[in-house]
Amino acid sequence: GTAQIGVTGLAVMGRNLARNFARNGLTVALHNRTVSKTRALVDEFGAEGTFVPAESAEEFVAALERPRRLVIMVKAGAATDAVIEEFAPLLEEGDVIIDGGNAHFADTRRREKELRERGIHFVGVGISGGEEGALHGPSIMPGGSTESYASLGPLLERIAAKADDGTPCVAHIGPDGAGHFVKMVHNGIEYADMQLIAEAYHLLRSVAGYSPAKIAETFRTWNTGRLDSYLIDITAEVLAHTDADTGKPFVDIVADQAEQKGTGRWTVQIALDLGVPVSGIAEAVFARSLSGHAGLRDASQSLPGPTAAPLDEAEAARFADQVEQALYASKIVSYTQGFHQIQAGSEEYGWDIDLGSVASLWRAGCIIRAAFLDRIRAPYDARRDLPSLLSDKQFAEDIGAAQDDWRAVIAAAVGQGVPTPGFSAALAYYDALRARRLPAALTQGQRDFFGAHTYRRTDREGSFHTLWGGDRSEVAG
Ligand code: 2AM
Repeated sequence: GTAQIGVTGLAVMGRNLARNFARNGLTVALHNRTVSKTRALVDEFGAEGTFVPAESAEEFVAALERPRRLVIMVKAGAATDAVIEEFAPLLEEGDVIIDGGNAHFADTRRREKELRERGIHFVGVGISGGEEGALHGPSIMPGGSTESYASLGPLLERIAAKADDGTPCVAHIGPDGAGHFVKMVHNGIEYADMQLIAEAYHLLRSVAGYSPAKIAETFRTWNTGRLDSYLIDITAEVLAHTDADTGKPFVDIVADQAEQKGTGRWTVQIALDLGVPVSGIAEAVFARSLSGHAGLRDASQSLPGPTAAPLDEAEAARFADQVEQALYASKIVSYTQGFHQIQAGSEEYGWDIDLGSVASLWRAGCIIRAAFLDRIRAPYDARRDLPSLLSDKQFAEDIGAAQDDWRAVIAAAVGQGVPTPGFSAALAYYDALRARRLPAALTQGQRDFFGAHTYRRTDREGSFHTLWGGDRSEVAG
């Protein structure tokens, strides 16, 4: 075979990825269960590069140079397993199967192990950036063996997004499921970012009394500063858009029930298993879930609450500045939580993930791309075992400078009855970390009282139990 890489599964993501490889000078074998899609790709985009269309699995495998590199772009779950089982028997030792779908990292770990035992490399790759990213340069998070990355990495570097300094947004994340795990947390952070932006919008609308157009303008200003990011940019676009049918702001004619595909939910489920407090991501997932409960919301319309007192123009402008501070501080917290989860996953599964490198490859191509990622990279590059982003001096200073406004914004939200679960959870996390003593001591006392669960003391080693039902003397636990 002559093709350096093959793509099977030519729905929009697969098609765009194949075109991206071809546009970057690679010979690309093409395959799809329904042959007409393969033909359509070649008919429409054949002039973009060198494609080798294949109508059968055997033909596809034969088109690939060895070691074969075969990218599967089908739906996560059973379809991925079915396609792996179709191709694995046709492959030889040292060949590489790449899963570019949104697989759960636990599935990737299972598949990698099974295929490794058959002499085949399996690389789970997280790909972020949507359809446009797949075509023009996504952020790419490959897992799998170091050996497979040596063969695959140079090809991925060609198609990856490039950061401002020219670095390709791809790096070997770690063994087996590490890539899909990091992609999962990326999506969790994306949920949190979106929720925080949504809360900022809600506050500017309800408390400052701004129109969507005015809020778009505000976001555009923010986007020239430290919040500079793709999500802020598209938020301004969405808010400035007018519905052609009604002439109303687009945001006012869209049903306010958010949907989700599930990677945010996975992030939270896994965080619960790992014991990592990702409260910002959890609130974002729950906020989408709550919005979708139409019946519950209908039934709650007559519940009492405060009515907003309008601000004058100067007060509104001052409030908007405070919201920017609250958004930035909350964003620092959600990245702190997300990176903590990656660190915990890395420890649990022995991946040895370089967090600075993760921040680096999120700088371009992906949905959470932002100037901010460069600021996260620096402290991790300086100190690979940094315990937390909040232990970085610069972030600590930033959050310290923002905290008065952050608190004022949440106080206003509470006073005026505007829900800000993301801002509030972030501040609660911050204050809990700061606290010298937490009421967890009381929780331990309660647990010891009703369940003899024992407790440790601040002044002595060991575990203890108080005889709550007896003379309340203390015994060794
Ligand atoms: P299709 O065009 O034949 O439906 C997204 O669904 C992509 O995954 C499509 O290219 C689709 O092929 C492919 N796909 C989905 N399930 C599949 C399966 N079980 N086997 C092979 N390809 C599958």
